Amino acid sequence: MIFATGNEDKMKEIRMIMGEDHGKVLSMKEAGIQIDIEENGTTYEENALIKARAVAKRVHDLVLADDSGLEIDFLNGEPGVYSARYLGEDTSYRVKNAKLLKRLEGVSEEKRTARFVCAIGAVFPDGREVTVRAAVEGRIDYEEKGKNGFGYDPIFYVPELGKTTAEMTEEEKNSISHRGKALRMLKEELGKNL
Ligand code: ITT
Repeated sequence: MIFATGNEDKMKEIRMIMGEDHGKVLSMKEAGIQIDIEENGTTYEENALIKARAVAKRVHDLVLADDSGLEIDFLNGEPGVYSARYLGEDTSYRVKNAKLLKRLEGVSEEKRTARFVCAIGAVFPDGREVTVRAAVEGRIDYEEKGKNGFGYDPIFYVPELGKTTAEMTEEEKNSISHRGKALRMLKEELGKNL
């Protein structure tokens, strides 16, 4: 199967989460597919399927894609499906995270609730499609903490573990994350559908 993502950090997590099945998963790069996909959907599921379909047109394998984002309740769900494009696709996460912290300045702990959401879309060679969605609840911390992970991880605090997702080991993050949960759900679905 091919995972339709150009994000190497996601791909690393996906390989770990897929465990023993990971040998069967190729990234787009490994499959020799280089395309720019316009993610013009309005939901995570739509965007995941847009990415998976774009690659599925070119191969005869099962194609998966992940669309994910950070939803901050105080900001009415921003950046949400626009998480990668927030403040511009090429803007560093130092700047994006600093801006979000600034927008939450003075906001109390109980109002800083947020979640990471992940939808995974699967397109089968015969055209069938499946989507799953999962989330991890947390809150936006008061400052960046931790060096692991990527993107918004340094500001996303998970109360159950008492740390940000950037302070977690890969195993810890994958065991609670939106991506870990969604991929485990998808593996079950694939078991039923293959
Ligand atoms: P592909 O579309 O090629 O898969 P992308 O980075 O553009 O890569 P998305 O469109 O799904 O992926 O954007 C998701 C963004 O949400 C991602 O770039 C991060 O900024 C953020 N994000 C998603 N999951 C995250 C995680 O586990 N930790 C930190 N940030 C995350």
